Amino acid sequence: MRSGFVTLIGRPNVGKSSLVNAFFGRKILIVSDKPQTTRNRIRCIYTDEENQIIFTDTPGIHKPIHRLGEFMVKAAIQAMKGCDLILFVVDSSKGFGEPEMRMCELVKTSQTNTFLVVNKIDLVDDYLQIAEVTKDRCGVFSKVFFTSVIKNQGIIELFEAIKLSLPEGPMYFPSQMTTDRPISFQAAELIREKILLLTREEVPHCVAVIVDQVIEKEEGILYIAATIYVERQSQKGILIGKAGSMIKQIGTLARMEIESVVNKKVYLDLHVKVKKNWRDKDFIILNEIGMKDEIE
Ligand SMILES: Nc1nc2c(ncn2[C@@H]2O[C@H](COP(=O)(O)OP(=O)(O)OP(=O)(O)O)[C@@H](O)[C@H]2O)c(=O)[nH]1
Ligand SMILES: [Mg+2]
Repeated sequence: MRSGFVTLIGRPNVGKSSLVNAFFGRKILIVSDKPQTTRNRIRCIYTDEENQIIFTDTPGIHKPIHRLGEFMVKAAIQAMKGCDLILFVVDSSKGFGEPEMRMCELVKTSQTNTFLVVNKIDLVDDYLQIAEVTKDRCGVFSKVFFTSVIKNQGIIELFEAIKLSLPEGPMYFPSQMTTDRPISFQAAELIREKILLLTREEVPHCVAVIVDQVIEKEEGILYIAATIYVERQSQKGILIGKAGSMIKQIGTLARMEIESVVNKKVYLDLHVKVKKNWRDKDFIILNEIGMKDEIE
């Protein structure tokens, strides 16, 4: 069988997580229209009779302004180490900028086989231009692909090329495993995704979700208690909403998706707490949201 590790890198919001979901044909990773949705490395394991591909989704490469951001970028860089293939993802509507310059350097240093993936080709007519500029500036790509997740264009071609690029190798993970993250992490991500969907401006970036408890109840119900951390009292007010309407909506949407992941009824118990400047200071929260490796 062919098997190997494929890391996706790109500036925030280019569609890295969306591409992984497209390869799987179902939602594995959370996605949103707000930049910096993905905050840590997440492995997604695809297995069929002939292939096992371990995709590592990463946070977007950007100029950090908080400790959290520093950890995110570090996590992305670490995920490139030792992989078999890098997918260098650009947004055809955004052009070539500082994040891409940084990525070029990283890819060159890594000396790893790299595909250029020009995503969101549905948004512009002249998507060849960004490919030319990126190729000129970086010159390290073994192949170039043009994709649209929204229109399902170029996905199969890219997926087939990924499979062919991988070496003969063992099964690294059991075939039924799709992610290396536990259900507590997946639940926290889904709650955060709903917050990203329903709130705007600074609120999405100031939110951390930590699952405190996952308990199997006798009646076949999974009880999940989670705390949503924000940085200011006003943000807490927004998240709770008028007479609790916002937190209720977040809870309902998240619960329905968690139920489809665990395939059982879920009771979701959400609490909102204020922790001033947690993105810069609070190592307990940073640890809990999976930044521990990066801190050490
Ligand atoms: N028009 C268009 N939108 C897309 C396409 N692919 C993804 N998107 C949208 O782009 C937004 C960002 O997608 P994500 O997959 O969350 O992007 P990401 O690169 O993982 O972002 P971060 O996790 O923040 O680094 C979402 O609103 C997606 O629906 C595409 O091919 N075309
Ligand atoms: Mg993402």
